[in-house]
Amino acid sequence: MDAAAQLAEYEQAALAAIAAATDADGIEAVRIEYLGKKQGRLKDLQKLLGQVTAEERPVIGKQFNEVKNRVSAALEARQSELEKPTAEVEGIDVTLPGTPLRLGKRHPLTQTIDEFKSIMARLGFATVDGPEIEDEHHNFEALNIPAIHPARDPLDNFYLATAEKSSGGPLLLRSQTSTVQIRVMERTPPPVRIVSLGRVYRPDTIDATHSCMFHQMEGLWVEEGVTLAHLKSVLRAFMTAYLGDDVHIRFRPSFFPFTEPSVEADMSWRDDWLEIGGAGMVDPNVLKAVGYDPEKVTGFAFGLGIERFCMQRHGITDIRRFYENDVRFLQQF
Ligand code: FA5
Repeated sequence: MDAAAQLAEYEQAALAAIAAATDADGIEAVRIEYLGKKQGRLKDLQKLLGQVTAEERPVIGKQFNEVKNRVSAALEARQSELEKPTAEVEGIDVTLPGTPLRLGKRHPLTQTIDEFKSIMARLGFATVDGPEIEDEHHNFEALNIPAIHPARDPLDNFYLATAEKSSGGPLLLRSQTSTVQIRVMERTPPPVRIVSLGRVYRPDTIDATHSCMFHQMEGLWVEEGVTLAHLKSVLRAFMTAYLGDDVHIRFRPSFFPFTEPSVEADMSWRDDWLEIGGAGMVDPNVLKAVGYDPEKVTGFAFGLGIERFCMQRHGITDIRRFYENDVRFLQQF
């Protein structure tokens, strides 16, 4: 048999063996027999190249390479076919439809806080953060709350027994976000237009609408010519953006040591008047204490309870649901 016929016969036998292999071990055995580098059949055929005449050599050499390539390609194709997962892999039927994995969600209060920030940003208010552990200066004195004021009673605040500021004064968990007003005005000359959203702590009796840790959004705008009318417009625009209805705002006289006049703000929503928080014009004493000139600039401030809004919008009747981390509750938002 001449060299060309032997190569053709080899190819036929190799392709038949490749097609007949049914598993990874089988195809590996075929590879060793037909393409093995040390003693495979192809290795034997290679010897033929040395025996052919000089004229035949280029033709047979070319045929040899073509056969080798075809057999190698067929082998690789069969190998990857046999590697494909079968319908049953270690007891798992990969052809069955999957079960969707439940992904986690952001907490409803985090969602509310993010939404508040973005509404207020559209109204021109930058977001700033302040510390949750405060000194008495920022939580009280700078807010016009003197040492004898009942709001400073240790029973109404979470004073930290062990923490002492390096200057020596006692520290407490802030009882209101109004602390951030002071921190911002101390370091920024007017005009300022900011909101600050975060946790506050009060030893209130816990019930459906009160928690000892809750969240507030503080707002502050100080500039020349700011009036109570601006406050009303901003609150109205904010509430309308959040609730999607045309909300109206009304003020009732109130008292906060750091605002004058002070108001409780209510909004009308779905035929009801609801209280939304405390507010007022920043007291000239507070402005003076941070180095602002109350003859030149005026400002308003407000503080709203974030939980109460989220409860209102979603019909949540108990504030405690927010902190229980019951997945059945959290997954509804
Ligand atoms: C204040 O905290 C003032 N700092 C608000 C303020 C800011 C007035 C700037 C003037 C200028 P008040 O104590 O009323 O005010 O609290 C504001 C809101 O926080 C309340 O309207 C209520 O929505 C919410 N809130 C108060 N206590 C609790 C509580 N224990 N649990 C949940 N929400 C509460």
